[in-house]
Amino acid sequence: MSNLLPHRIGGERIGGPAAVESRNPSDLSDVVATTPGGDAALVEQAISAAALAQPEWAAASPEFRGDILDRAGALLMAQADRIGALLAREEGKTLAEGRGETMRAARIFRYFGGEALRLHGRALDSVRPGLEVTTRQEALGVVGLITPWNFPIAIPAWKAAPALAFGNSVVLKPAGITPAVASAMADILEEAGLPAGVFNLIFVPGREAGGLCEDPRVAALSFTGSTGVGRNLAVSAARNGKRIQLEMGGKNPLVVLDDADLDRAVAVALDGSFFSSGQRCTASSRLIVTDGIHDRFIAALSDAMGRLRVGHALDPETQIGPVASEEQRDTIEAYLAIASEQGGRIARGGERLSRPTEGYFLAPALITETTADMRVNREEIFGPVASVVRVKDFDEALALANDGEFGLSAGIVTTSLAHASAFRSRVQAGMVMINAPTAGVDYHVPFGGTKASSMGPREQGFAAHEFYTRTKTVYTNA
Ligand code: UN1
Repeated sequence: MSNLLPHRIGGERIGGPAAVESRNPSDLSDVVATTPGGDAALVEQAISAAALAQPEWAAASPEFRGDILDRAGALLMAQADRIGALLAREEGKTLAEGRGETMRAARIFRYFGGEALRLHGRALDSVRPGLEVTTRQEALGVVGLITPWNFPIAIPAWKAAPALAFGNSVVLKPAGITPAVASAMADILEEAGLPAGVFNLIFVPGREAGGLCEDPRVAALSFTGSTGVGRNLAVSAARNGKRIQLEMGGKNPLVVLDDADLDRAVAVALDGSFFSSGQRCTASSRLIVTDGIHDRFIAALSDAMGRLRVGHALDPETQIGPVASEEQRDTIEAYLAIASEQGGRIARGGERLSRPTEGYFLAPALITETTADMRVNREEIFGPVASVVRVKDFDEALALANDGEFGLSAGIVTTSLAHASAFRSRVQAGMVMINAPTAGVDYHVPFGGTKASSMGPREQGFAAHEFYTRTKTVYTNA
């Protein structure tokens, strides 16, 4: 019998008949965990527990809150091998990626342990004599967090850690296919001494998570996932008067100019496009390459792709794990077919790979001879697939980079300072990467995009308090 993971509400473990299974995408015979079902009443119960616990948590000393987050970080670090392996088993990232992501989550908790003490207001002279004006940053109350499967511990950590640091209580609804990693994070927070009810974890279907948007006791909702779902949540949040933060899709361009160092361009593209099986909203999915380097770049990238070891995520030799689910595999294959129909050439990869265990193994794919209007250059695929557009010069590359509905991350590989700085100021993206992959970000600086990629204040680092606190302005007549 597989491991049934209970919901975690108000410090209690709430079971129920197994409703959903999480399976190892590297070995479909391996059921990682099962979770009970959950309905609107369960969401309501979690919100009640969070609302009950929040005032005392917010009133606690920031040192008390900070110490707990710091301890959670230390515990995660100490258990990074175990939790990293669980992540690799449940989501399909490689062991190194799984451990790396767990360490990142650990450092996020430690960072926000410190930030709990750094929340500050301002003092100003009033325009009226005798009055003093100060501002304070205060907790919002209960926040709802809805997180995706592709970073099953880093994203819950980078939402929950600032929420908790600044005195909010949390109801987390993780993705259905990665419940074991979410449970591991709940265990760590409990072990770190977080008071009951401050962090609640519910395994409910996506449609029930809408309840988080409707309940008047929830002050704010932070979501990472698809654009369609995000936009619907935004409408509901507006109707219900809630603060909302959305991180959604990307169709991130990586521009490679004639003057680029070829080896560097290949290394940057390989990482940005294919690591983590391309399942990052920051992945480099459009390679925009100028004429003079195009053929050499494609040949070298294709060679390097051929050397990537695709296989079981828990095999230490593996560089590219499987894609996360059958649904993902179907979507990716559908897009490869669309690319061919619309005149693209699958220059390499895209085929299913057979391995000793049955899993969702796909050879990383490179689509060449594509044009900007093709669907593979406009819609997020979310897999180990990159399409190449040939352009004549920097200006055309920049125009193409900006052509599309998304604006999350944008990269350029060049040795020209002039082109790098023109790109940095003119590209429409929330994050710009110069001679670095579009994916892979630091946790102490703001994260977020422009256009259809994001809505609301930035996540992470020194920007995180903008979403998770509100300003109170105090006038004092001495
Ligand atoms: C990264 O590139 O390091 O869901 C993080 C995603 C993003 C996170 C990317 N929100 O892929």
